[in-house]
Amino acid sequence: MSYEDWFREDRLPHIFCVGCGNGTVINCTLAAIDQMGWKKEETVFVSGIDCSSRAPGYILTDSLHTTHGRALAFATGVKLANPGLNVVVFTGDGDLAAIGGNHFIHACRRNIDMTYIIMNNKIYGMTGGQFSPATPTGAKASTTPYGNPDPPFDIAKLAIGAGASFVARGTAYHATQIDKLIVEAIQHKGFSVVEILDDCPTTYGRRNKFKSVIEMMNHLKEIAVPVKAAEKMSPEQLEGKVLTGVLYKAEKPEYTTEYAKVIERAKGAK
Ligand SMILES: Cc1ncc(C[n+]2csc(CCOP(=O)(O)OP(=O)(O)O)c2C)c(N)n1
Ligand code: SF4
Ligand SMILES: [Mg+2]
Repeated sequence: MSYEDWFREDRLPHIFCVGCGNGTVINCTLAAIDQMGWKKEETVFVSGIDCSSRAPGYILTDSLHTTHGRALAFATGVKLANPGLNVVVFTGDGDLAAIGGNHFIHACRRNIDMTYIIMNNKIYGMTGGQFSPATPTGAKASTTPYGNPDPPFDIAKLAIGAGASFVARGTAYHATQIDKLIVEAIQHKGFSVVEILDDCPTTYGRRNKFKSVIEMMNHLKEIAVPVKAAEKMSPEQLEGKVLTGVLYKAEKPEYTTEYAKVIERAKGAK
């Protein structure tokens, strides 16, 4: 099989704007699951609502395109009903960190075995460029035309703090790296989070003086510093940079396994 066997070619043309990083993320995810040798009938993709969440519609497996911010609730139901399934969830920064913020922290805390792929373009792309909890301070959005006064979440740190057992970060520029990170995330037993710094030239780039998609991509290239390289850098050198690679990895009890034990105990108590 090739990753192209996972792609619904009949759904073309896709909805993404020219230069949107979402295509790269989908491509890398499919390459990763193809490397895993997964079977389509054992794999489910889940998403909420946003540009990023359109991803499962282009993938040839069972999928749930659910409600805004609620993908993890549906995915938790899928995984608990059949722990043997491979579950991958796609989300955007707004879907995850605004309306879906509670689902996110509790999924991290539970450490349920699934992979959560975040397309963080720092804006509500689908609905016309409103600011999100990941929009940098001072950045312009349709709802902050004079600059965003709020500090943004560091989504990867939020995931670590909430208990996720695997957290990685890459960018849509570094396709080879995110391909590897997604493989590692999928192989991890537990809730694995891959934050991908993505570009939205249409609603973020234009407002924030990026003259072209290439400029946005170059920006992602420039700010990314692999964790190993960062160890040798001073705080001054790291100013304005973002760490990439595997940021956190730990063995923790996995939720469906623990839940099965509770069921067994309940049966024994009868
Ligand atoms: C309950 C509910 N509230 C609001 C919306 C409108 N809505 C759809 S997508 C979206 C935000 C999308 O932003 P993000 O998750 O960052 O995804 P992107 O489009 O940037 O990939 C919003 C507010 C909705 N569909 N449902
Ligand atoms: S609006 Fe932004 S996130 Fe949505 S498809 Fe266009 S470039 Fe991509
Ligand atoms: Mg977004």
